[in-house]
Amino acid sequence: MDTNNTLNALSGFHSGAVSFAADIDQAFWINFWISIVLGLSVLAPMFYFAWKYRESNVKDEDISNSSHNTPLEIAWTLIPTALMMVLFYYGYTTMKTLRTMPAESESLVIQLEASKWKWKYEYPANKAGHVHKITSVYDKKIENVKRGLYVPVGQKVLLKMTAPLNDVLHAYYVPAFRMKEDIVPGRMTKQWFQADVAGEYVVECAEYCGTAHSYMYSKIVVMEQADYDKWFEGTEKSPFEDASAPQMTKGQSLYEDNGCAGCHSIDTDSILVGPSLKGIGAKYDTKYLADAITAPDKDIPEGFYPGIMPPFALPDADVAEIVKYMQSAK
Ligand code: HEC
Ligand SMILES: [Cu+2]
Repeated sequence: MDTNNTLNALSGFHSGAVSFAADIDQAFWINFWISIVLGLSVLAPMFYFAWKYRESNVKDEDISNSSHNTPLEIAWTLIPTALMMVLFYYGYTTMKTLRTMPAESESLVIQLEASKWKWKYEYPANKAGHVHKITSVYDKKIENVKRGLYVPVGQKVLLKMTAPLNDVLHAYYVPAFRMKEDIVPGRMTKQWFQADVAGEYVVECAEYCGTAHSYMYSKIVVMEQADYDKWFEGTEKSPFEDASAPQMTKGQSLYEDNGCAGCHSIDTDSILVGPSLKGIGAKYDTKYLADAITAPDKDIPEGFYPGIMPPFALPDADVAEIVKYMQSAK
């Protein structure tokens, strides 16, 4: 599988990776060509007559007014109407395919939460009862986006999408799939797809959502059923986990799942959206760090603003693990 060398914002746009891509492309090209024909049939005569009846070419007394021409009027009413009906037919039937959700019993149902600026995927429990929760944190480079949505080839996938109440609008856009659906705080929107070609596809946010909107990427990795099953029945965060990498601590894993890394660097001093957390354990006590996660607007460090970091409603044990992780980052 081609994993990460040539991803860009339009990766896969030329390929029909999902079942309905061909319908959408067909509807698009029919729209395109009918629009060209209708456009030209108005513009070409307009320019022609403007030229033919220019002032220097025709004397006023030669102009006769005709008040109507029945065959012509019937033609210019019926032909565009028929063409419009063709457009409507392809637009409507394609829309219907896209908006008719498959039954949940025959689909892989994924809960998807979008927030500033990450995508969280939650799977149904596997045989051992483990629930995969995967966070795709934004990155300036698409190819650096570490995690995504892993699905088997040929499987209907139903996305149930929402955003937290204190967040903003986002839109889940997969160019290779010709698929885009808004995500609205506090409401659930749905989208389905069935990917027929294994590979890696870029996901983008298509609704302006603030500072890191243009970097709010994720990816969909379409895998062979056997590879998918092997990962799904285990507990690894992704099927491509580096086996030689040191085991993540609970705190680091939570730090990643909650998208802290999208706004804070922790092993360098660089300022992303929020302050760098490098060496933060030496500056503040445990209580301050815990409060900074659950009530970020309480103390605002110099040069930053309230209302940017969302308050995280996490269990105390998880907050304690994240604090431990921050304290360990020197
Ligand atoms: C959307 C961006 C964003 C995310 C996500 C985010 N933060 Fe923040 N964070 C900020 C900003 C901005 C500030 C500074 C303003 C403030 O304190 O609210 C901040 C402040 C902090 C501070 C205080 C730093 C200081 O010097 O006082 C800590 C600690 C912190 N964040 C930890 C975290 C942790 C842990 C997570 C993940 C659970 C996280 N942040 C997620 C943006 C973010
Ligand atoms: Cu967004």
